[in-house]
Amino acid sequence: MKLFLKGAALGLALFSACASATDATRPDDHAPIGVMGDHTHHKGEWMLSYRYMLMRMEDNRDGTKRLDESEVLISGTGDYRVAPTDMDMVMHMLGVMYAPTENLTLMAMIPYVENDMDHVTAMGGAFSTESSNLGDISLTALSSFSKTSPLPEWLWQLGLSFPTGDQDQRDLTPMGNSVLPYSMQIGSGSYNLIAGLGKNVSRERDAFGVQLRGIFPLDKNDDDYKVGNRATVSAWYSRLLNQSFSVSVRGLYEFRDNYSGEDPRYAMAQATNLVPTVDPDLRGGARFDIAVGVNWLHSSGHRLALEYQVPAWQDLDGPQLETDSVLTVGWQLAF
Ligand SMILES: [Cu+2]
Repeated sequence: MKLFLKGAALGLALFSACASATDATRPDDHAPIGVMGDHTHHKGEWMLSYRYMLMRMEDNRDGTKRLDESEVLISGTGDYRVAPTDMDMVMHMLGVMYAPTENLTLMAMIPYVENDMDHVTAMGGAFSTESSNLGDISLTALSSFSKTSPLPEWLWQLGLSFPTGDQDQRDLTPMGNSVLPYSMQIGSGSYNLIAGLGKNVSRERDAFGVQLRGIFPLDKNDDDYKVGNRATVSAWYSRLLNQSFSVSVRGLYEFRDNYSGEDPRYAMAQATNLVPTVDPDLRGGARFDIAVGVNWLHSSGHRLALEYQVPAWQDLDGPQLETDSVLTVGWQLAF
């Protein structure tokens, strides 16, 4: 009888431990909101999400050195007739997740992008351009490796993005109504492979995780260029403040390749050194960012989260606008 009670108590303890590991929701079950594809869902579960992302860029950089406008323009010591001075990129990202089985979660991401860029000219003028449209929609499958695999319970993701965003955005410039440069275009124009691997480990009062994720264009688009590969490695630590709040710190390294091929519509602008943003070899770079974040989980299941990241180091193929900050605010609801 005693043994039976002990066994029952142990069984109950094990069951509740499992239940709390898989079912109990904690604010830090989800990675900081800037991380995509960090979790899966139980069979039959849906999740809706919305993210607002604002990337602010100001000043040009070449390598790790910040450049003055005069070091970009031919009126100074530079090579170009126009220099970008700053750019804001806003992305509204709608997400839908659904788990058809316990071992498979599907995720659709629908971005809407708004860009705004300011420039100065060697003649002393200034002008702004804007672009906005639907971006590249992606579909991703997420699942965990089995406990007996070499990477037990690591979460993998494999997906594809579709060329739903365009690369034909135009606006008024001093040269007339022109096709905007690479950095102002919305979509890649190509199918992109998305691949990632990560893990989030929860402990009693804290959690930590890591994710490696890359986006790889599969082919040139119909304007004869291929956007560069991108890869990000993230590692985070989060601390539970109470049942609804957690705070996090994250370090991330992002690498972006230059573009291959070139858009013939920029041939003249490139040949005359009009502006660095039409050069496919001035798109790449690497950055190390530090981010702080907060996750909030309401008892109704609604989640709100915020993350703010600033580069600690960046090395760009320049002149190219440097990143100053990235803000991500998000809402999520699973049901
Ligand atoms: Cu989800």
